[in-house]
Amino acid sequence: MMKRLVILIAIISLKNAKVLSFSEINLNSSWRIENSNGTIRLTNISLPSGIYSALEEARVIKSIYDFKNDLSTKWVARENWTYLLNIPCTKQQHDYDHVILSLHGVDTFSLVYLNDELLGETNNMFVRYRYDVTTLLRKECPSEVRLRIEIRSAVAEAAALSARYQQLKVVPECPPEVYHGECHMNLIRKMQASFSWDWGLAAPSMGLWKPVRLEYYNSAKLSDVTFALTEVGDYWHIRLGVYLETGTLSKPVEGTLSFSILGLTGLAEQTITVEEDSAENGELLVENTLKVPKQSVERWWPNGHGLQKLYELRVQWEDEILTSPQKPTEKIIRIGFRSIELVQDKTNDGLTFYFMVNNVPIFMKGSNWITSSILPEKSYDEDYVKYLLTSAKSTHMNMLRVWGGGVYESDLFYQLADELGILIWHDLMFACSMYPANEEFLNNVATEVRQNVKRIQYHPSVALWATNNENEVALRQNWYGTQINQEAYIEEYKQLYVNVIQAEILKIDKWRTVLISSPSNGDLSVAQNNIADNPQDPRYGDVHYYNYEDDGWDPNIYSGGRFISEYGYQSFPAFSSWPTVSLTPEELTDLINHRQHSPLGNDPILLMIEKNLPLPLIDSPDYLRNIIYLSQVSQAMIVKTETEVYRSKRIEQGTMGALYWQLNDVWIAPSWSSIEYGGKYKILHYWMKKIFTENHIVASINRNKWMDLYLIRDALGVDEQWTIRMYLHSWSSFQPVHEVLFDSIMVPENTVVKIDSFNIHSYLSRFNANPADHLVQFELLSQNGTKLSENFLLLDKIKNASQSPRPSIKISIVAMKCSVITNKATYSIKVDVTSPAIFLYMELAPKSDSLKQCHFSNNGFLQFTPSVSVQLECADLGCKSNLHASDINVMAVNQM
Ligand code: BMA
Repeated sequence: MMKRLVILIAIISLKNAKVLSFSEINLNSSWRIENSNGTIRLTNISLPSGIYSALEEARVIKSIYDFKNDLSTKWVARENWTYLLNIPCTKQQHDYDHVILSLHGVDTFSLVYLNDELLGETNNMFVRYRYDVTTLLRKECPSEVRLRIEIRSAVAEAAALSARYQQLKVVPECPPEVYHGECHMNLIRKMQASFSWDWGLAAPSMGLWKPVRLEYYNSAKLSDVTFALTEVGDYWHIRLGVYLETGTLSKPVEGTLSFSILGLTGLAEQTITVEEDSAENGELLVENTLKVPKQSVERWWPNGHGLQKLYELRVQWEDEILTSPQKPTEKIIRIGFRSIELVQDKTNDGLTFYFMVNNVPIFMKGSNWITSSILPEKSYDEDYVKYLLTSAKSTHMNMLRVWGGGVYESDLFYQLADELGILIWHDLMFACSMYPANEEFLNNVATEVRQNVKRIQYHPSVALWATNNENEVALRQNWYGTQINQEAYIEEYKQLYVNVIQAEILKIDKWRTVLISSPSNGDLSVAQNNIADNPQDPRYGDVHYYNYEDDGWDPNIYSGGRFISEYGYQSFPAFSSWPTVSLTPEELTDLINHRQHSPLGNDPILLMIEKNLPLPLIDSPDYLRNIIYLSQVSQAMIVKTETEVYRSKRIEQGTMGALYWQLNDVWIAPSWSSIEYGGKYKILHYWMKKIFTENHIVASINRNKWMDLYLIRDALGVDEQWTIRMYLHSWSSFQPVHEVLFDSIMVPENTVVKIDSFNIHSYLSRFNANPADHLVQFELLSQNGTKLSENFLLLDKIKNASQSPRPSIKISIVAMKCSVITNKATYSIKVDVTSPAIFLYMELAPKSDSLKQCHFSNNGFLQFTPSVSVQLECADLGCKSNLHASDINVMAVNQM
């Protein structure tokens, strides 16, 4: 029984006389959970664990993701839950001087007991807690040793804490009613979105969401290694910060640290001696610099600009204090050689705001990352995180913003971002709210910042830190009624973000930019005492832009900015993602409305559809399916239009970044995401691949009703000559009405070229072509005739088209290829249409709903040829799968 309790990760070899100077065991199985009166007892629980998953697995509750179970399971978060484990007595506890119980993530409020001794209290899910249990274990072993973690309801704790803040309320106290959420999330250090958000359910979990370990060591153990680069002449100077831990108390540390980089033998090797006392909390920082000739290494580049070369840097620690012979312990971090700078230079009308990576200004294309699961224990799921990040890379993204309402992500997340070349704009976990600034809260936050920055900062993908999401603008624009006590709120704001969070980050990482807020005016915000007059000023810093009134399909409504770190529009998840079989259309509508948390309801979605697209008949049996599909078309058009404005305004407005809101989702609900919860791509995600493509052509009708054409080239290289083929098409024929060639256009590297505006209306009148029944399509060709990209321009609203015949559409599966190695099936699909199809969309029918991670090679497209081939690949579709054409539903705007 005892044996099953533990998994040894660093085993002491008994045959070998040498001992490791550090060893640990993972206490990740055989936990038990009990509610407060013992009426619910769960056994055999493995970590990571959270109460909702545990209760669902034990069939005490139904999935919180189904129907309105977010409401029926509300009692779970109001209970207290105790985690129990019998911990092993091992030989190590006598071999080593220290035994430390290390709780990597307790969610959130708990008392920790070993037998009946109170070890301590936890109140921050982002903090690792350590307790020295050496004496206790020696005293209690070999009798039974029980670890008991009594977790209290975070909802109740937050409510109780609110009594302390009567003087100056920490606002907003509660989310809007439509969120069906919980109150006072800003008083506690827990995933802020877990109390509900405008795209997410309230699921204020409790549990042990990260490992629990027993660590054994003598004088010290290696905990974190921080890394920074400076370029000095022909050398990279690597500044390392090695953090050693000596239990939980100050102790003398004596030993040696050795450094080496794999593949660079003889170049960056060094050994240094350490003879120092650790600080009161048992921590010791040792700094060292290594020098590497630049020519001996390759640089790390963001996606689309080069390779992501990573090197393994090894740090070894050997205790001197020990009398017995010992083996060193080590930590390997994968590093990348790259420089990164956020450039804020004076311009005629403001300041620039762009990232320079390896001395190249790079336009940032990407999205916003919310937690991958509302249940923290699932948010580090390796396969799903990998799936999402790969989906970001394959749409040419080079940056994701880890948004401040989620969690500090797993090590794997940052490792993958390093490998995939996705830079991370990193918020600290504070969002859309005021926060307390009393000493206790500030100290708690300081520990959280120190621990997480130390863990994450070495990754080359991390581009900058921003201490909060939208709190500067919220304060300045009085979102939460702070105006009446403005001075006091401003004081607290600065106390938390400037004096504590920024200061703590800079102690560990002085090489990266720390923005106080996103959005902010960058340096101007700093100059204006960290609360700018207008944090949303498009001439400075970053902006968040949402507009739910004007026609989002019209490029002229977008006011632009230097860097748009949030923008987007809602849509509904696919019809097949909803429980269409078990619910009547009325019940389904009710469920969709329940999950629509925006206080504006579905109106913005419906308004944009109404402005631009033919409306489906409300009493048709297919109404829901159609409106869902149209919501995705409309979202894709809005984000396309807006993104293309930002990409094309690089020169005119100095725009250097477009991160749309939001990449992923936490449940099936109306939201701004391009990927649904589970992994299904919305039409937007299919389109992003084309919208973010490296070489692009963008066309739009300007305010004077002329056509503007922009050529975008992100890559470096010699000047190229590109050709544009422009086709005038009617909605009713495969054959173009006319074709225009824009030949031999010089396009330099890494820039945008604007072509003279084109009088589109006089052009149309030459052919007597009514804009409503026509569109323009473009092909962009390189000098040798290769197609670089394609695009289209609508000349009027699609709903105004009078001649857009209804195509008949036929889907055939022509072949299925199967990889025996990966057990993955790829289907070749032929799509035949009798006349042009507008935004042809294929969806796997509800019965194949388990297939969430299936992608068509193209979807939601304009089909202007009688036949096209599309591939369908499913991560979860094995070789034995037997998909038929009838499993694929097909829709088009002119076929409803
Ligand atoms: C911004 C974000 C999120 C929110 C989104 C959509 O405010 O920072 O808080 O979900 O807009 O409303």
